[in-house]
Parts: sequence; C-alpha cells; structure tokens
Amino acid sequence: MQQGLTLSRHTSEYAGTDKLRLAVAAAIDAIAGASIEISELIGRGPLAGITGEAQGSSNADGDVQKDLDVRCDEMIIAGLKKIPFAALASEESETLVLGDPDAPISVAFDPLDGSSNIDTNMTVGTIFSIVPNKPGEPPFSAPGHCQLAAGFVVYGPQTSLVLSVGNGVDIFTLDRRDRTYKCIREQVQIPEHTAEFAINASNHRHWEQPVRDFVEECLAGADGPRSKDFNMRWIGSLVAEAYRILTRGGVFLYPGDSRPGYGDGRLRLLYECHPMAYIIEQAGGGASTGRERVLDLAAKSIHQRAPLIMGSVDKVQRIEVLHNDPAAANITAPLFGHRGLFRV
Ligand code: AFP
Repeated sequence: MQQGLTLSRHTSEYAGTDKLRLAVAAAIDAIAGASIEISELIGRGPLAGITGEAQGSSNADGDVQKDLDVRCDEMIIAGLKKIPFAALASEESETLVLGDPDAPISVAFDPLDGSSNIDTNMTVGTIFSIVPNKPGEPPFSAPGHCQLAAGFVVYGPQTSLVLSVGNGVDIFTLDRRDRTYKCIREQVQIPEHTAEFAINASNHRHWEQPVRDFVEECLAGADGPRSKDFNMRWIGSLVAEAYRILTRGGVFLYPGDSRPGYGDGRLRLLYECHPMAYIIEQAGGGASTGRERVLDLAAKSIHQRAPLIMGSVDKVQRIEVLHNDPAAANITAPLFGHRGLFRV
C-alpha cells in the first residue's frame, strides 16, 4: 500500500466484489465518516456547546454519560443505519440496536472512549469491532478471534484511524484540507523490548499478587530481575495507550482487582478488549487476561467486562507466567514493606 493511499481506496481494494467484505468495508467507511464529524465537534469543544458535563444519565455499566458520549453515539448510529447490519452494540446503549437479521455483519463500538478526559482537553477515541452475523446464533456470541475487522480512532493532535481487516495493521491520518483519511503507516509492528508499562498505580492495594509482582519487577529497574529501568505512563484513555504501544511498544494493564465490580477490571469485552486485542495481535503483540488469550473469550452479555493486558509479547508473556506460576516471581527482597514498594 503506498503512503497517502486513502482509506476509502484501501477498503475498496480489500472488498473487491466479495459480498461479506463489501459489508465490512461499508461499515468501516460509515464509522470513518462519522469520526470526521466527531473530530470536528471535539475540536470545537465549548465553542460547539460541548461541556463534558454529565447528562444526569448513566450507561449500562453505570458510567456517567457526558454530553459528548451521547452525541457521538448518535452520530455513529446514524452513519451505520445507512448500511446493512444485523445488530449494533454500543457502550452507550443498554440494549442492542437491531437491524436486518439476514445482514452479513454486526458492529460493536465504544463511541467515545476516555470521555472523562473531555473537559481536560485530553485525547479520546472511538473503538469498533466488526463481526460476522450467523443466522440462528445470538449476535456477538462468538469468540473474539472471529472478528472480521477492528479499529479505533484517536482524536488527538492528529485524528488517526488504526485499522486491521485481518492482514496486519495500517494507520490513516485525517487530512483536514479535504477531509479524507490518508495512510501514514502500513503493516505496523509493535517494538518488542520497550521498557515501558501503563497501569493505574492507585489501585495497587487491590491488585492480585502476580500484577504486584510484575510492577515490582519493573520498579526494581536495573537493580532488579529485569536488569533495566522502566518508564511508566497512565493516560486514562485506552486509545491513547494503544496508539503509543503501536508506536513504541510497552505493555498496558487493566487487570481485575478486588474492588467491588472490578473482578474483571473496567474494560468491556465486546467493544474495548476484543477490538484492541485484535489490533495488537495483528501488529505482532500479545493480549491476555493474565491467564488466557483475550481473543479466545466469547461474551455472555453485551456489556461484560474482561481484564486486558496488551502490548509487547515478552511483557505479556511474563505477566502470564507470573499468573500461572507464582514461584516465578523474582522479587524476594521487598524494597519497602511486605513484598512491595508500597506498604500494603
Ligand atoms: P471513560 O471512558 O469513562 O473515561 O473510561 C476510560 C477507560 O475505559 C479507558 O479508556 C481507560 O484506559 C480507563 O477507563 C481508565 O480507567 P481508570 O479511570 O480507572 O484509570
């Protein structure tokens, strides 16, 4: 694919005359079109009346809905209603939006991920997953490895759309002069050995021991078992973390923890974990719950949560080893307190 190729040309070449691929391409183009509108709305923010204020409502998971959450959800649904779909699953809609039961695809999406950052002018995004619709099977009941395509849009300094249709990962950046997405990177591969991890460290006391052990190894740095110093990031916006990992490697962790309702973490399987895991694996990385591959999971409910540990393969594998063989933890001399830098 040559640099500068437009997204619509890319999806057209992918689809050819194949009916299923044409349906996938139409969904990608519809989401991309809505994302351009969303990018322009976010870019105007308060000038467009966007305040980031709560709407007095909550989504199915109890997250407070911001004005922009609702607007983005409406914009994406409006775009997808122009194409054939069997069902839509949105973070902002408690129930499925049903379409044509004989349509070839269904779409799960988070219209605005990271929306708690809106009023701080931080990067947010849209995440989507396109799955086959099998007549007779409930929508979104297949494991994540059955996805046909997945991607996310990052509304940051650039608005960029990260996409995989099952043949690697390509990145397209919005050219605002003609409002088209143009390829800036193709066949993206995650760097393998980056010493960077992302986790919300304020939850340390709630983590399972394997997560504490992994973070402890990173914090021990060059004097510890990993024999190198690590950097830490936590943006609070999954799309920004994923884009950074695609760009320079590292690992992101949102594990399950002991807080009520967080046994399976915070992220939702269908429209956050599955699409992110698909992208990361397509870029040569790994995506795990800590104990099993995220793409092997099948949802039992549309807003089901799942732990997500994703990034450079060596780090994801290390975290899995620590979960499956606690004796593998190398931290014996606690830096402070009991087996940990943080007092428990
Ligand atoms: P919001 O969409 O409610 O801002 O949540 C964002 C998110 O789902 C994901 O994008 C972040 O990685 C994660 O939550 C941050 O969670 P914490 O606020 O618990 O750190």
